[in-house]
Amino acid sequence: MPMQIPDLTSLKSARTGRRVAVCAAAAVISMIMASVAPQPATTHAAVNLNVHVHDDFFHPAGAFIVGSSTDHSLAAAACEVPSPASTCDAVIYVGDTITWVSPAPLATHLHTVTECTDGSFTVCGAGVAAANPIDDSGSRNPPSPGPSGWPYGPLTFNTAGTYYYRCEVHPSVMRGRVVVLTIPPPQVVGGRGEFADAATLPAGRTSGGGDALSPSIIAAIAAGIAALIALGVVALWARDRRT
Ligand SMILES: [Cu+2]
Repeated sequence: MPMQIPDLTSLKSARTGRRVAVCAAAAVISMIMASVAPQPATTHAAVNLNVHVHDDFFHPAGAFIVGSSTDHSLAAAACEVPSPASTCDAVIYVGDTITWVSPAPLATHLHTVTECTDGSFTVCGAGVAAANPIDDSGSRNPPSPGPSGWPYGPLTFNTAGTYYYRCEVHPSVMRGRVVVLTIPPPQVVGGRGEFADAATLPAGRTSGGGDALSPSIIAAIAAGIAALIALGVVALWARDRRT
C-alpha cells in the first residue's frame, strides 16, 4: 500500500486561515471596546455648597445633622477647635461656589467669614491672600436672611487648593477650610442633607440612589459578551476546518 503523504500546502493554508480569523476577531473586539468605553468627563456642572455658621463653628451642610443637642455637640467637638477635623472642611470642585448661611436657630452671636493666608490661621483679614476668594464678610448678625446678616456669597472658587478662613469675633476656635478639587465628581451623590440644601443639587444629579449600573460596568459587560461571541465563532470555524 503506498504511503500517504500529507498535503503540506493545505496544512499551511489552514494555519494561516486560523491566524487571520483570530486577528480579525481581536480587531473586532478592540473596535467594540473602543466604541463602548466611557470617555472621561471633561466638564462639571457647577454647584453650590452651603457652609453653616454656628455658635461658634463652621461646617458644610450635611456633615452633621444639627437639630438635636447630641448632634450639635458632636459638630462642636469636631469643628469648634483650633484645627477643625476634616469632616468640617467644605470640599468642592473647581468652578463651584460656597455660600455661608446661618438659618435660625444656628447662631445668636455676631460672626465673620474672613480669609487667612494659611493653616496657622494667624494672618487674616480682607485681601491678605491674593488667591483666596473669601475676602471678608464683615460682622454679620443672625438670623439669615437679615438686613446685616447672612448669607455671605455665593463665592466662586476657580483654582484648586485649600483656602483658610476664620471668624474675627472668635478667632481661636472658629476656623474653617475650603478644599477645592480638580477632578469632576461622580454624577450620583449621597443622601446627606440638612435643611433645604439639597435644593442646590445641579440638574441631572440626584440625591440618594446609587443602584444604577455605571457606564463603565455596562461597557465591560458588552465587551465581554462580544469577546465570547467572537471566540465561539473562531472555535466553530477551527473545528470545521479539522473535519
Ligand atoms: Cu464667630
